[in-house]
Amino acid sequence: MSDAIEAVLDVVAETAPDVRGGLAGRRVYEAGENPTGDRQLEADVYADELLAERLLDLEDVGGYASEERESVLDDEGSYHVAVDPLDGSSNLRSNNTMGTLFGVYDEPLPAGGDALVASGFVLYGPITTMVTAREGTVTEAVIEADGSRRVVDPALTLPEEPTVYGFGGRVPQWGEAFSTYVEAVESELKLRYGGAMIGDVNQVLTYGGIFGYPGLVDRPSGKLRLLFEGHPIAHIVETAGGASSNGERSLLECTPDSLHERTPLFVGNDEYIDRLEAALSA
Ligand code: FDP
Repeated sequence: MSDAIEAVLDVVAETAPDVRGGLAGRRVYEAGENPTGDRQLEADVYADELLAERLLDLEDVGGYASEERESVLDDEGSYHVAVDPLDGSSNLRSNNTMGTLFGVYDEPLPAGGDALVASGFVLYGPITTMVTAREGTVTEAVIEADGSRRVVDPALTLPEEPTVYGFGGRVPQWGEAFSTYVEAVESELKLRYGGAMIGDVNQVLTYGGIFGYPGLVDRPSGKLRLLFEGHPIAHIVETAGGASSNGERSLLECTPDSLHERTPLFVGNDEYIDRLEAALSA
């Protein structure tokens, strides 16, 4: 087990109480937008700055890329970290779940999913938890007030029996093939959609099912970003025994041409991902 990767996981965990503690006073929008045109909250910028500084302080971290920054911050080191500092931050105004999502790569960014060596997310729910995937194992821990991790599930796996689903984007913007697929899913599973990908995927990890943000009629690549959201969440779900897809193939088989490239994103139980790919290719 590489200490350098463990050090990255430690820094994210140790930073989580600071991010959480800083949310209450940072619910207002900044003047700026992030590189993909989303309005930034003060909390997005705050979380990004904390993580950039602390991760780049680590000896082995040679690059930091973030959804909130145009380009990579380079340093010396063999590992490169891509971070969505506050995924689902539009939930801050309504005081709902959000998270921090990250992937650790052994190649400079942007890189393919096959260069991921670890991934994880922090979920700021009623309690703060952290799910990490590395070396074939997914672990769930509670983050204590001092930033230490108390493992609550050392080998998290996706339940075999799917129960819940959640799909993003406005329904009139879904294509016909996807809409037909969703009709079938709706008759089989229960809707769970909270508007923060990490929260919604964590429902799938807990209860089984499928989460997706499809390509839209006026935006075929959808909303979510391959490097910051697609790769790490696919790595976690696939390591937990599930599957991921961009509609055609695993997100881990995809390499972005640019840092902020978007992708349709689907993760969940194999059966639902297989049926989705069949429906979209028909
Ligand atoms: P947000 O814009 O609040 O950061 O990362 C993008 C994201 O949230 C995801 O977490 C979430 O799944 C999605 O956007 C929600 O988009 P919609 O508002 O279109 O449902």
